Amino acid sequence: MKALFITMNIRELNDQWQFRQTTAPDATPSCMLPWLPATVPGHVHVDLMANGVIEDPFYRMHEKSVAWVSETGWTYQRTIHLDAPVAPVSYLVFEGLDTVAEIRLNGAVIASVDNMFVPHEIPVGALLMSGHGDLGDNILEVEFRSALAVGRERVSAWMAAGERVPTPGSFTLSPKSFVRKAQYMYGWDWGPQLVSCGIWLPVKLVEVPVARILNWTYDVAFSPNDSAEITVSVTVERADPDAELSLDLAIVSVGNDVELYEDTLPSPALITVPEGVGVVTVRHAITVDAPRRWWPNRHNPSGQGVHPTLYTVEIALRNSTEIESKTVRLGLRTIELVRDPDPDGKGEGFKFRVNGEDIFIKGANWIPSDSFPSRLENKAGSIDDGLNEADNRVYNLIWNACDAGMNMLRVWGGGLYESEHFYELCDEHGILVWQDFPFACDRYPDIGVYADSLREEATKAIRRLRVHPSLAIWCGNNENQMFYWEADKDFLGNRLYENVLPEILAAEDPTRPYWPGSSFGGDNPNSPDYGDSHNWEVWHGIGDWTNYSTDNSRFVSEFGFASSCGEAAWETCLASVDKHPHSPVVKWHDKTGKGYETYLGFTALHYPEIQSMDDLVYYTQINQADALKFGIEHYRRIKGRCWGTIVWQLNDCWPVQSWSMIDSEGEPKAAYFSARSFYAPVLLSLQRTGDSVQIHLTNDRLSPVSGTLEFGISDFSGTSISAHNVNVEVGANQSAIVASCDLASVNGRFDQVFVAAQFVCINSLEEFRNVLLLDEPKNLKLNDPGFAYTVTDEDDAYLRVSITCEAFAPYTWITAMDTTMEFEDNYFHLLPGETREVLVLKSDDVATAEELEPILRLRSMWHVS
Ligand code: BMA
Repeated sequence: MKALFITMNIRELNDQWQFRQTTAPDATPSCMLPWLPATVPGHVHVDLMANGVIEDPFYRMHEKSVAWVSETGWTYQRTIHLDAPVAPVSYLVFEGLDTVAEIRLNGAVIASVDNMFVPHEIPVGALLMSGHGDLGDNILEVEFRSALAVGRERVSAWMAAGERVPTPGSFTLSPKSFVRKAQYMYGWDWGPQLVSCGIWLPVKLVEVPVARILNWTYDVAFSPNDSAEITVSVTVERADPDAELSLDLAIVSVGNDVELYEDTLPSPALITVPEGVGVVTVRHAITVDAPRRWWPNRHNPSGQGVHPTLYTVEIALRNSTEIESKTVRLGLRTIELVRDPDPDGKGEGFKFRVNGEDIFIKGANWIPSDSFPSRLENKAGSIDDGLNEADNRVYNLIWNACDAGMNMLRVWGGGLYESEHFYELCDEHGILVWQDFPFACDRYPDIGVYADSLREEATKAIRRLRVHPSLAIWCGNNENQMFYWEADKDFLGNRLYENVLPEILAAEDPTRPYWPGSSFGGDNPNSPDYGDSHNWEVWHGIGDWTNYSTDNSRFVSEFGFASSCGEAAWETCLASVDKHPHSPVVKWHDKTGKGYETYLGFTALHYPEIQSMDDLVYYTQINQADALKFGIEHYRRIKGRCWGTIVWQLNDCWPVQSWSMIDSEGEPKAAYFSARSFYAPVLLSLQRTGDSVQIHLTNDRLSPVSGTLEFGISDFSGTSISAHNVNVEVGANQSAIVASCDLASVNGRFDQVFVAAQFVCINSLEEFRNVLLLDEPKNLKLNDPGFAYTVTDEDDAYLRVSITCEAFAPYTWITAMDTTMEFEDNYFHLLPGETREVLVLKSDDVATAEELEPILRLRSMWHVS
């Protein structure tokens, strides 16, 4: 959303800040630091790094040595120089402060804040007009207290107050849940503990001489006569109660980021803003003929690759002149969470219906992409404005999600309400958003000031986010009911999810689905029969991913397998002495809490023993890819009972071994490449049942698909043992067994053969393939694949690698020695004699075929180290 302000005066206050230490905890270095230059938006750890006071906490085990920073108080300061008094209605706007802080202007306290998720607007007209430094220099200070220390104090005060406290000995309250701050910063099973503070979002001085637009929203009602009525509501704040105000409202274009459509647009409207003091909401209905609907990624009936349609609207507030104008975008769609009871009364469905069509959700969980979220939020606005590195990170991840065939990201409750940029990108790419309110895996104080703080936080967050067509569902929290509800239905926190949030949503966003927690539904919040569920029995329990086949959940909103980050991410955090899979630093960058040997043991169930860093990356990533492939193929086959899979997790916040599909350097793991097939709109999957292999087609398209299915068994040198060719069809939005492959001809040589299948869709000529191994990869009796390859120059951006092999090369992994390159595809099974073409993005280091050829490296499961 772009905002252009004309008579409103906005002064950015993001430069000229300095900071210093204001308290000295026991563990602090001996001297208090002097004033040092600071970056706003920012976090204190990043400022300390920039000033050479601490080393990068991501590097090696420095997380430990910087622990004192989180226990310390820090003050930020700058001068605001004024040449003239400000308008009487003026605000100091802090879009985000992390977290517990006192704000002083010329020494006087003007606000005390303690919620990271809330933007603060502090009226300063009177102060900057008449008092203190007015014409000249005004000193603005933000003094942060240690969130850890504050949390501990609050737990004690809560216990002393005696209301809603745990019975002695039953559990302890955690300081983190007493501060409204992103919970992952306290450390998670994929993230370091870096409880930073700082002015994490922009600061500005806003003068409102006449009026301003506070917020806007819209409702859409579709008519059977192929039109839609969009009711736009704009809330205006007047500074001057007598000002005659009007709003111009116009749809100015319709299209997506690739194409604008030539539709006839409704005439612009000029609406008088009713007079009255203070805040007033104006509503106006616009009728759009032949409305173009917003569709999730790959569900657009007008074409799989067509990006969702957005309508661009200009809203201008004016009196005799234009005061403020906004260019915003909206999407026309309906969304329902459908929960039909099962006919046998033993369960209830859980599925999303968009524009009247049931959508199988294919997604991943999203965590904040940096331990210091200010490094992500420091952005220009729209991607058209020129990307900085941070923008690139969010953009690339959402592009990756889209490219992998995903249609939903779940913004997980231990993180944030994400940036505008994030939701805009989801709108543009058709990525539905499941938005948790930021509570995770804990008990939370849920009365008094804590409930009030959430009321303010949620109201502001809902008003900001409800305009995004991608936003599909609000969810109360992550895993709090799952942990505590069964034992105590009035567990600490539940009043927030059962009372406070539903009340606010009823007022602010009544039509969007709300779900009290993830997981939730039925008497057991993690029941497979009701609602969504998190399958952690496999990773956190049994450890062998073949056990996903026993899960018949309705909607799996978390499950996953951990793996190593890629080499480029390791390079950012390891010294050369650390480069061994069992070194203390490599182990430090595994927070899964499994026990390192258990984690590697999970991989060893299927793949050879890990002996080098290269093995660590290769085998753990393949294990994760196969785990997700196995699980998702299963869940998609039981489509009709199950209506969604959301993988844990898409991204990382630092270099780590975690469940992510894309590491902190943005490098896709093997699982990402695998997702292109297991999340394809048509899934061809092979399921071994005793002496045969069932071949399934799962069709997520809204029309039937038919075509030719070829399948058969070959040995590793390519000799065919059986081959079949049949015509098959599967109905719209359905899954079915379309053929079966008898394994009798294998004669028990399961370690020497594979099953391959290919479906060619008759209408689109798309190909969908799959390969099934009949023994554990570590047991296969493979031969030297006899790789051969050529590299050619493709165009300005890409090189082309053409690879072939003589013998079966499962999990073919392409890398370049001593540098990281972006390969269009990777970790694929190369069949005997097959040739695969892979594009490679040119880099600064490697830009020609001659440069790539000598350093290209191919590895497969047959491996001589
Ligand atoms: C669930 C998530 C996260 C966690 C993940 C892996 O509990 O909600 O809290 O990181 O599983 O353990």
